[in-house]
Amino acid sequence: MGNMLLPRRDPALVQRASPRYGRAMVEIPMLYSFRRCPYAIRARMALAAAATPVALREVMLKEKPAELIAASPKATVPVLVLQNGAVIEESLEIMRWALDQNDPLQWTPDENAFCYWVTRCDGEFKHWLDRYKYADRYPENASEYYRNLAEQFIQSLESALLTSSWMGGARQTLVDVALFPFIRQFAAVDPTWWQTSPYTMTRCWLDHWLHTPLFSVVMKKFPRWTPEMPDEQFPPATANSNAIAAQ
Ligand SMILES: N[C@@H](CCC(=O)N[C@@H](CS)C(=O)NCC(=O)O)C(=O)O
Repeated sequence: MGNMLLPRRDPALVQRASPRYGRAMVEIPMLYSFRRCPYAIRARMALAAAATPVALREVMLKEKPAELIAASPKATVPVLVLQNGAVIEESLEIMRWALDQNDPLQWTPDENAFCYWVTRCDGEFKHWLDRYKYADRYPENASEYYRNLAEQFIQSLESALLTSSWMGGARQTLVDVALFPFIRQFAAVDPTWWQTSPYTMTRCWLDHWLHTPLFSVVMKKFPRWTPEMPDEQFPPATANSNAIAAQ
């Protein structure tokens, strides 16, 4: 297969066996990702924390590559294609898979706390967050209406953070990592309002995560992937060990 290697920047990167749809024989797992997607951010945070290298393919949601759709017909991101061809197409599963490989920051969460908070975040909160974010698409109510409903979840975070330092308890865990990319989106809809809102603890908690070295690593910009391009290694090897050490 040596003559089928794509041009590569790193010898650990992907080797494709199929010329068309990339039913790839991969040397490291392959991650389809979109930089700003909160689901993809949480997955990249866990992969970076685990220092598990993947070949990252940055996709545009409006123009998904055929390779992504072939690997995962539901075609949401993130999607992780493992070396044995298995496909993990849910962000929470990718996070768990990453920590199963390696968990140097001890982010493995209490299962009940993880289920409780993630169910609320990905369910009710995401529902109202989307309406608040895209209020012009839901003109039957003003954006404040949607924000008020999304705030019920933020109020719960605020109460939890008044009694424990982190969302999963006394230490940082996957619970924090699963939630903060969504709170980041909520805060970004109206940053002035957010800065003056009564959610002091949640603001501090979010700021903490946004200022971690790992967050800088996961927000690194990659060019949009096309089949002609070499895959990019994520996380970049040097950035990662430094970021974990600084965490
Ligand atoms: N339950 C999925 C949801 C992923 C998801 O909805 N991702 C969005 C991007 S933020 C997506 O790919 N949407 C498909 C589209 O916009 O076509 C997960 O946790 O991975």
